[in-house]
Amino acid sequence: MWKKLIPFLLALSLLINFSISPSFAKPLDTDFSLSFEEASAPGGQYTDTGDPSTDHPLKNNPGEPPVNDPGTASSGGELGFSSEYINTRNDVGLTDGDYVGVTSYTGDVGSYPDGSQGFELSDCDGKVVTSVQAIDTSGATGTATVSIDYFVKSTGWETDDELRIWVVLDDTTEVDIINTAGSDIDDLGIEGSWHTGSVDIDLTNVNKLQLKFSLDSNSGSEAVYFDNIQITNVTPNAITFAGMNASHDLNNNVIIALLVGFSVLLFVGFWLRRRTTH
Ligand SMILES: [Ca+2]
Ligand SMILES: [Ca+2]
Ligand SMILES: [Ca+2]
Ligand SMILES: [Ca+2]
Repeated sequence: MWKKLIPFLLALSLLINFSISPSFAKPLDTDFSLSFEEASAPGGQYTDTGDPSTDHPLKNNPGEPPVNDPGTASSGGELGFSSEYINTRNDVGLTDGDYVGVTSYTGDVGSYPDGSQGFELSDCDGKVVTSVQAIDTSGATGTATVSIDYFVKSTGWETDDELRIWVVLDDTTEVDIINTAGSDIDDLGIEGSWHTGSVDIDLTNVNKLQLKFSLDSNSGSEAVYFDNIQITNVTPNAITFAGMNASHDLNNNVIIALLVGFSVLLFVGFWLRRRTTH
């Protein structure tokens, strides 16, 4: 009896191993961040040398606050970012020199929630959109949390000023974290302190995730600061293996423990049966 059991247990353990290892859908197990600490913050203003009547990517200018950075995410550092100007007002845009880009200025914010630098958008005379480096989430399941801290300077805003922070999935689906379009920022009670905006994103069938933020405004007293961007995995909520869907709160370790426990029970059961029949 005992000898007959060994091949059965061996086959069971092989089956379990083959079921788990190769076909687990991989949860997003890496956290990403952007705190604007890696790029330089030389101070002063950024001046766009492009044509403010047309939409265009903004270029970094030597000695001015950077508006783009390649980042070092591939070696475990910060995500990169890039900025573009959108002509929404037929105005001068950033050609008149504006406090835009990476900054260590604390006159408005007091301090930064993470490190000593952040990113400022101000007096865009049109819209500036900053796009954080996209993350490849193909094959990832579970829920990612995207969060960002923002500080809206306390001043007199108008209805045509617009702050937006949003996540773009697969270059198509847009999920807002904050969008003041249609409201007057003055009425939202968000001025003069740091706020954390965040959204949970179900990564099932999402191959690309990208955070963007923008400001459309037209006054030097209107400024928004950004910092402490984090994209983290909360809990895998769907584990797929061997054509079986195990959802809800089970994680990989729990399932492995259950399978091992089941094997042990089987073994003990067969062993006891062998003892009682002899
Ligand atoms: Ca920072
Ligand atoms: Ca301007
Ligand atoms: Ca106000
Ligand atoms: Ca305004």
